[in-house]
Amino acid sequence: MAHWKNFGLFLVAFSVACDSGVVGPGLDDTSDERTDEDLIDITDEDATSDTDNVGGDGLLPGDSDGDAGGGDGAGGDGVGGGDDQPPTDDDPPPPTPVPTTFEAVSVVGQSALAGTPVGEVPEVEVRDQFDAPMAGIAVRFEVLAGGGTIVPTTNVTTDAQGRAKLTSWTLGKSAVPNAVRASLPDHEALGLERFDATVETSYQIEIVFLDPPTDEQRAAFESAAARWMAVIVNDLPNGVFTRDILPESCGGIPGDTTPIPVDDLFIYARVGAIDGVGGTLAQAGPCLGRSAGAGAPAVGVMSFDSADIVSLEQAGLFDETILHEMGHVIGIGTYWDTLIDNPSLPASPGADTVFTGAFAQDAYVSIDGADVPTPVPADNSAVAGSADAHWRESVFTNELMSPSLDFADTSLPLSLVTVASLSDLGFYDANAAAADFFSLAPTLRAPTPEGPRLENWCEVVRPTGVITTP
Ligand SMILES: [Ca+2]
Ligand SMILES: [Ca+2]
Ligand SMILES: [Ca+2]
Ligand SMILES: [Zn+2]
Repeated sequence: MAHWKNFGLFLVAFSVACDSGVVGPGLDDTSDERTDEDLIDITDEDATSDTDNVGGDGLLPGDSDGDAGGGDGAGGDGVGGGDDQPPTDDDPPPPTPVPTTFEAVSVVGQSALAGTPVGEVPEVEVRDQFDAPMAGIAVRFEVLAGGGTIVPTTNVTTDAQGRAKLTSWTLGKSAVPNAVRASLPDHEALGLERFDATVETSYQIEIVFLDPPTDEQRAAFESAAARWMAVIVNDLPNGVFTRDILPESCGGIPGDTTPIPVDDLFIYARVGAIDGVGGTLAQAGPCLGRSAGAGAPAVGVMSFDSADIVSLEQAGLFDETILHEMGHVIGIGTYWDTLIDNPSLPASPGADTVFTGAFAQDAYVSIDGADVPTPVPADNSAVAGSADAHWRESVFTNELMSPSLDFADTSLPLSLVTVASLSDLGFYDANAAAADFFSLAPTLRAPTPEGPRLENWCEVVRPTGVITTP
């Protein structure tokens, strides 16, 4: 089975799903036909009454007003009280059309893989007090949540059918709720339309804190989990473990035989005393796998030395180091043994240590690390706990899974090589579209910054047992 989610392949699969009618009103629907439960009617009676329509009231499906009464009371006060009489020559000229109805005409809930476009772009329709489509109305679309991107970012003007839609909406790169909203900048009283999208993944990470974290620390762990859940998208066999089989450094408790369920990955996290300032900063890795040998990580640990994290927090790098450490728990550097050639441990510093996985080799070409697939340079420092378990610092510099941390690094991109290396482990489907931009092309490569740096700062933990899987 393929363990590499190809972006193009996914698009094909998704368009098939659209064609099957699962997704809702079709984009090519040129008639006026709509699905009432997907729509919100903002009734024209309220159009002149200040801000009642502004806000979230446009979000609820199944608004019982429906469309049927769209013509009632058209015009409200002062727009021509005589609409019920047949026209005569003495009537005043017909009132100027004004927008009175603004509603979503595309699906308002859907899903896609992180970093990929949704199947049906957000589209809205504007109608006047006579229920006729209004052309030429500016519609503003904005990303409300999830960090995705939309095209265009400028206003879209309604067409002859009164409709305006985005060209594309690409979801963000974390498994968090995504949303776009639409509004009419020139008619704000008509409120907002909201479009939601969830990030598809079957991989769940659960974190249990052994020491109470600060709010910021908890948020950093949760956001790291959401990021990896967007990268790994497949389900793994559920299982059960007990704490008595874990080393104490992994959260073990002798004699504790309470069964604890594992969906995909269970992590014990602690921020506490390890060895004071300097020395060890963090230790992380899997403690239990799924079967002897190459079964996927099931239970892991992430420990941070509270004496050291102050400087990380001050440098704004605490979130990134948590993301890095969680990478070791899911298997980066910790499930590499059969994929590493020329290891530098125990005592060969400077050896040509390389990662030989085929997906990572292809990805290394795509980030301009090589002209043809070539084993990927790995940490050859021979420093215990770090060597043979990261990319090589002199090549990857600021990449997330490089072994040294420069406090001047402004970002630590999660590269396609790192994502692809997960597919090489044999048990993950990794989503290429969730990778950050990262290139080793000379003109695009980050220089090694001057200033404080932590060399080979993290120590990986290796699994010592397995969970019970049914
Ligand atoms: Ca799962
Ligand atoms: Ca320390
Ligand atoms: Ca680095
Ligand atoms: Zn590390």
